[in-house]
Parts: sequence; structure tokens; C-alpha cells
Amino acid sequence: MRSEIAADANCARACLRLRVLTCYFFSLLHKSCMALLSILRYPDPRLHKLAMPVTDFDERLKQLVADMAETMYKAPGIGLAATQVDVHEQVIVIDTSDTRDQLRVLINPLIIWTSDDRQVYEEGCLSVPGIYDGVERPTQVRVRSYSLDGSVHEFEAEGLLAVCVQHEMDHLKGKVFVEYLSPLKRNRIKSKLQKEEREMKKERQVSAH
Ligand code: K1U
Ligand code: ZN
Repeated sequence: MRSEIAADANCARACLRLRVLTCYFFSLLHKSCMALLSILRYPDPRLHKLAMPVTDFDERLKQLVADMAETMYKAPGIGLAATQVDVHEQVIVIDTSDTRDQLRVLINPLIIWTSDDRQVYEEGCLSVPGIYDGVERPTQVRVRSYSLDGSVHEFEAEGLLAVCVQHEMDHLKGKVFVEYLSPLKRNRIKSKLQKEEREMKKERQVSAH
């Protein structure tokens, strides 16, 4: 009787170990399947390319979305458009939640309604690091887009989500938020980022030797 209880306990421990190992294995597999993508920096001309509609809802698209989500969370950002990672297709990932666990995937998004009232929000952009400035946009929008499985869905957004959706949809049209600012501000930002780019290039050359 005692040996049977001991055998059961050993079996339970072995099962638990196996479950832990399996979870660890799959988490490694999951991580190894995702990749951090490099984000284009303003004034890179590729940020002004027009994104094409997605036609194939396949494994390649799922992988792109997984990589974009990982890149957005790591940056960290609250949104990312495929244009910013040099993929010129109509794909957006967004997560404006505080808990960072409510990923939205928008494929071929379309704004089908905007409110008349407008708000100014201090925007930032992962492609324009360190720069924040006010942009005026409609306060609420209604969006129609596709999910990863190819189904259509509609939702209404307001507040930060509405700002983020419009900002990311601009990226798909090749527009960066600094283009809403005055030419003077935009040129200052451009010069600052070009200077930073030259300095980073020099540092990379030095550390390569
Ligand atoms: O580059 C991007 O398109 C992402 C961008 C989205 C955005 C931010 C603010 C207003 C409109 C659109 C960013 O995520 S910039 C980083 C940022 O604002 C942020 C990052 C972490 C937590 C909270 C905000
Ligand atoms: Zn942006």
C-alpha cells in the first residue's frame, strides 16, 4: 500500500516536471519564432511609400503581425504600422491598454465616419524618436478593417485609441505626423534627426574596429 502511494507521488512529480518542461520548450519555440524588426527613422524616404492592400491572409501575414507586435511592445510604443518596418502593406498593430495585453490588429483599415468635433493631442512616433508635438484630429472615428482570419469587423474609437488609429493610418498613406507641423518645426526636427543619424553611424564604425 505504502509503495503504491510512493509510486503515485513519483508519477505526479514526473508529470509536473514534464508539463513544466513542455511549457518552457513551447515558450522558447514561440520566442524563437518571433523577431524584432528595425524601425525606419524620419526623414527616411521609405516612410513616404503608399501601402498596398493585403490580399492573402496566410502564415506570412501572421508572422509579420507577430513580429510587428513584438517590435511595438519592445520599443515601447502603443502602435506600429507596417510602413515603419519597411513593409508596404496595410497592416497595423495597436495596444493602448495600461496592461499591454489588448493587442488590436487592423488589416486594410478604412475610416468610415469621423466626428465633427476635434481635439489636439501631443503625439509621438517611433520613427521620430524623442519628438512630441500637438496634432489636431477628429475626436471620434468609426473604423472598418479585417482581422488576421480574414473576417471584417467595425469599431468606434475615441480618446487615445482614436488618435493612434488615425496616426497609424497616416503611416500607411506615407504621412508622418511632423507633416502637420509648420515647415520651420519640421525642418528643425529633420536636421536634428539627421545629425543624430550621422553620430550613430560614426559610433557604429568606431565600435566595428
Ligand atoms: O510610431 C508610432 O506610430 C507609434 C506611436 C503611436 C502614437 C503615440 C502617441 C500618439 C499617437 C500615436 C508611439 O507609440 S510613440 C510612443 C508612445 O507614445 C508611448 C509609448 C509607451 C507608452 C505610452 C506611449
Ligand atoms: Zn508613428
